[in-house]
Amino acid sequence: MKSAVFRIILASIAISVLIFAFSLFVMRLFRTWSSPFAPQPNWTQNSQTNQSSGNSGKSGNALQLPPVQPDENPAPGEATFTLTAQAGFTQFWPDQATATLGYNGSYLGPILRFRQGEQVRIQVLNELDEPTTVHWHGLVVPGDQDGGPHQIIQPGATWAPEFTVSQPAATLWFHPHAITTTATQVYAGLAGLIYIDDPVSHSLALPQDYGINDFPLIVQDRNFDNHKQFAYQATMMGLVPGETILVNGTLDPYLDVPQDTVRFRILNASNSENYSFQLSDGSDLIQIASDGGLLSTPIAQRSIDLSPGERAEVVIDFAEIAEDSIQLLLGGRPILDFYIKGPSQTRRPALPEQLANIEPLPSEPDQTIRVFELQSMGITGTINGKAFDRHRIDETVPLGETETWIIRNRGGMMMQSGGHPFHVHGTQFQVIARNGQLPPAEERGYKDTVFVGVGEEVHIRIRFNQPGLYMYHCHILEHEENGMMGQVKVE
Ligand SMILES: [Cu+2]
Repeated sequence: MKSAVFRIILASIAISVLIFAFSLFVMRLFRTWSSPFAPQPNWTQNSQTNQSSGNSGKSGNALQLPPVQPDENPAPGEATFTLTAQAGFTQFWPDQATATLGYNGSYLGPILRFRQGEQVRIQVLNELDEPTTVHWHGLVVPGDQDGGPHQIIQPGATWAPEFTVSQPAATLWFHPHAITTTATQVYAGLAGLIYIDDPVSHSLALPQDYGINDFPLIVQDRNFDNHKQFAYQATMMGLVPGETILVNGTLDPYLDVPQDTVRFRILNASNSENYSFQLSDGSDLIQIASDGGLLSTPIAQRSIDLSPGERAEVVIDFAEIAEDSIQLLLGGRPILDFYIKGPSQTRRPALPEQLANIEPLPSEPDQTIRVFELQSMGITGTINGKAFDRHRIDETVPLGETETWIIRNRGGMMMQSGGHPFHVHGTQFQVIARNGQLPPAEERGYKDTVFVGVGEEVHIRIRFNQPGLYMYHCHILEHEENGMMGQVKVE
């Protein structure tokens, strides 16, 4: 008996050493894991240039803009949309089409535009040959309308969620959330944006003309094989980072912009990579909104960091830029060329100093405190030592009660990870502390996804205003699908 135990211990030690050695080797290949937002000089430039752009002096492709999905319901205060998840082919490269997935198209999806207070119905059709779900990331809806792993849509089936939009203006998104197919379906193209409009955002002097001075930027890293097909490659360390960056599904994009203030709604739609954005001339990005909507004031930042699932709305003042063109950089590498057209006839007014009025969620001395310890081992992970079980309710939270959640990243067992974007469904929370300090200004608005680096401890104040069963998880999709997810029941 003793010798059997001894042999097991010996074997585990041997396996551990092997895994450790292998992980060191892989970490050398993919340094992003040890330095989450660091520049990535090993990324290669897109080789494609001048693909029928017809613009002298410009190289690359005009940035594609997702269409805004038409509302099929003429009744005021109501909106009806149809979304079809489908397979198709997308021409990223001039010579070969890539097999992809999309909503109402071959890649990505349209923008679903809701008004605050509106009653929304969506017909979701699954024309894929495998199950899917559609999760409304950041939307405050009852648990059974949320599109998590319990709202499976079988191939050929339809799902018809209904909800009333109760939250303020924000840029949210939607994507699949079924167990075992999320990461590959998102990688193949299933993702789209949700815009919520409200009277506050409408009345503020912010750029808000879609496609003129208000642009979405859905940023994704992808690998292509020799036949220009997506090469989704997950190792025991995680997903291999993509060498090619797509913006709104456009390879090597450029965009003509007015010589004025322009708004960009940036989504890190990567499966697993952290992104750090800057401008090539060192100008500031002025952040006006985070995941859950407008911040209380605009914040000028030299760089903006987004982990998977996070959004930031930023304004760039192209009238203040001396050059004719500048570039948006990701980790120091150009990913989007801006060509500044000007001078503009009517200069937009300066940005308002006050944006949203953000009331702190109440803090009571007897508030319930819950602790979530994140631990990963390569591609797998746990929360509070437990891997996801769809039949287990991990937490039960009273409806409408404010709580404090403490999220700790305990690092990786043997292998270090690059940190975890912690996402909670069905609500928007407030970050109240990061490592014992007040969070940075850009984290003081509403959030639904918060990055927790190795060894970090983040405190959030959270309240659920809708009942039901919700997921909380790491938004590295490979972690989410391999254990790092739990379930909270709100009642
Ligand atoms: Cu993770």
